Amino acid sequence: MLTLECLGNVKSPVHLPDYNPLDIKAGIIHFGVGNFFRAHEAFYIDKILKAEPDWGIIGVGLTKGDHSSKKAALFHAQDCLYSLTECAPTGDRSVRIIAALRDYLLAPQNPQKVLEHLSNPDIRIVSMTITEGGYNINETTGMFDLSNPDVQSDLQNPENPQTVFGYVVEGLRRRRAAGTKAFTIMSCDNLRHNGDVARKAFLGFAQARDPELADWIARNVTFPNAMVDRITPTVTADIAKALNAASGVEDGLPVVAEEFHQWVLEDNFANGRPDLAKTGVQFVTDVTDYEHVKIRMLNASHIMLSFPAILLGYAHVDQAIKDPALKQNVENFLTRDVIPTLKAPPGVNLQHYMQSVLSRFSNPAMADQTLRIASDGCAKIQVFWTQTVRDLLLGHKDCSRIAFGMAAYLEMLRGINAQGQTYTTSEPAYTAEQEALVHSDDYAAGLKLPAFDAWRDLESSALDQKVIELRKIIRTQGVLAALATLPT
Ligand code: CS2
Repeated sequence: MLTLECLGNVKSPVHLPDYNPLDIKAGIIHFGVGNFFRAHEAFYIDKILKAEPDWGIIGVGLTKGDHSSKKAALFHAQDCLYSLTECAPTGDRSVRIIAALRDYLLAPQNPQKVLEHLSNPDIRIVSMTITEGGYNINETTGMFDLSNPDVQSDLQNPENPQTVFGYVVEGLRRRRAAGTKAFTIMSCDNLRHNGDVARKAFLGFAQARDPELADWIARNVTFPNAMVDRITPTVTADIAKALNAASGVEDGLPVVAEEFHQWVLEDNFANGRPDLAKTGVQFVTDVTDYEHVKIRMLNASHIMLSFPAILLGYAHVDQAIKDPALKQNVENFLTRDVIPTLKAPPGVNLQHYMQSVLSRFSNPAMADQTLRIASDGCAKIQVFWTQTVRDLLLGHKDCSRIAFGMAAYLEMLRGINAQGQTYTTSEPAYTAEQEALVHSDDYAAGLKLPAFDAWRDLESSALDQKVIELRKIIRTQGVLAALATLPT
């Protein structure tokens, strides 16, 4: 078992922390301790702790249930240590033990302890990875959704919160009352202007709770925008076993990620920050162009590849990108539909960026899952494709590739592949009635899903028609036949 006491038994070439974890004090609270956070923010923070031991992290999980309790128990048993395996495209791997996480709290088990930490003056940054759909913004109104029952409950019982909004705003209320400086709220989700979205969400909640408090938050909390990037697959029990066998570390919570990592961050911190530039973080005054490139190229083509790949029976991204028809489609999508309306940030060549994305997708060492990419497709389509769809519609451009992506998404949601095998997709945003729409015999019914709401103010009947046509071809003749109808 990986514990502080047994750290000395970990053998080279596994890298150990270059600091004593017992010397670390927490300066950050992070909500949503998923694999991506553990391979990204925690990995960067791990590199500065030797020089700046005040920036350790307390992780907070918000979800209830067995899986969450098991994860919390494992973190505690391992003193919050875990191994990170980094995979180069060449097949080389390197393993390091990350000790940046100094405590893990499952909020429903101890809400008061989370609030105590949030009011502690040592905590100067509150970061989060709560997924693209987790900010509770109604895509149609663009506003924080106050009708959400959990939000309502937090507004009624502010001292016993359930949502990240309830926790953070109550923590800020306590800081204000105690005369403690506020903290920075740092989103690390794949959203365009994730800081602005976080600002809208937290201020939306605070406004409904107490307008004066909302005012104080608006003046004292900053919300830097960030572009975050590192492909981090799901770790199944079998993958965990293989990772541990290769590393020789007995880790109940191993993480695997690609070697590539990038973090572009606006330097807008209310209460100090570690010297992350030393670890490779790029500080810029405006992150817009970087995030557009990342989201509209990498994330957008990830789903453009994975939806049809699942239908074809490809479980892994590297297998899917080896299929010539799927690869060609992603290349055509990027070069014809996306790149023409994208602005390259300084020093970035979009053709090279595309080649690097394709090569990262081809990395066989990680076996990244197509079903992982396709999960929560509703939120991902809205975030990753909307700008491209709008540009195509406004420019009266050919919409057939994006229509193919939408048709593949709807067909993929039906849960059966070309070999007749079934699989389970994860769409937390949909009600049972919405799910039923994709199973209807009417090919048009699925177009009513909220995934497609963000361009309904534009004339899109030709696009809808194309989706219907391509769904029919996919259903009756298969994905490859549908791809063959697209312009070459
Ligand atoms: C993926 C991302 O789930 C997805 O949609 O595209 O998780 C992707 O792997 C990361 O954004 C890479 O930085």
